[in-house]
Amino acid sequence: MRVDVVSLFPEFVAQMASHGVVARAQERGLLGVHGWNPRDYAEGNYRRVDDRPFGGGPGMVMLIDPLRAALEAARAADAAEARVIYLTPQGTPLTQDKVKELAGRSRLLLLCGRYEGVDERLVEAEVDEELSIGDYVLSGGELAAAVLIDAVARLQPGALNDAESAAQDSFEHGLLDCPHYTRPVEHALGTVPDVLLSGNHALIDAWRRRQALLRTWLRRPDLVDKAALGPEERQWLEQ
Ligand code: 6GU
Repeated sequence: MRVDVVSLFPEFVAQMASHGVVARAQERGLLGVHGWNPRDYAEGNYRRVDDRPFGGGPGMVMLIDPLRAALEAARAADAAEARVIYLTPQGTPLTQDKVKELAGRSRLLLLCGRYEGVDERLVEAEVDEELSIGDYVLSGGELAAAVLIDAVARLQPGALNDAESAAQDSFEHGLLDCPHYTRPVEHALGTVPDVLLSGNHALIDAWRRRQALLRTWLRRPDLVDKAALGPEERQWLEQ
């Protein structure tokens, strides 16, 4: 898959994409990340990319034309149809289900805003979807773009090594992940739960599932309501 990012700080996204799983996905030819700076498409000596908001108020709004030219340049770099996603706290919340859907596309075009946002006419004309990564405010969409790229990169077939298998991930079953332990068994901070040393995989799976359920119920009751639980699991939580 190819991801193009329109941002005033394209190096930020490139830097993030040069480490870990995302870098490996790129080296393996599974993913390409390309940045486009609207300032390169801005007019005049000052190469303005923003201006004051009509109606007054604080902050600045990103101009239509430099963004549109950068989107156009990104589109022209590859023939595939790109879904245009604007990263904004006003977007719908990003979930693992959404990540899976986007990971299956051959191309994404991410638009990162700065300042108070971008001119709404650009959003209406060019954007297919608005996404947020949570209920807090970042000073720009770049971190959100980095989050989205990381999440879709690790789902590209061949991006993860066997040991990192995405099938075991948190949210894969609609629940948080269970706790994990490694050597040593005995440590001043505590002992590894016996069941994990039992070699009985049915027991281990059952324990992990219960831990995941309990954690999710304690920390994220909203997820328990949506998860596909068996009737005996619901009963166990309620007792
Ligand atoms: Cl996508 N952008 C910004 N600027 N802030 C955010 C966000 C996105 N998601 C949560 N906060």
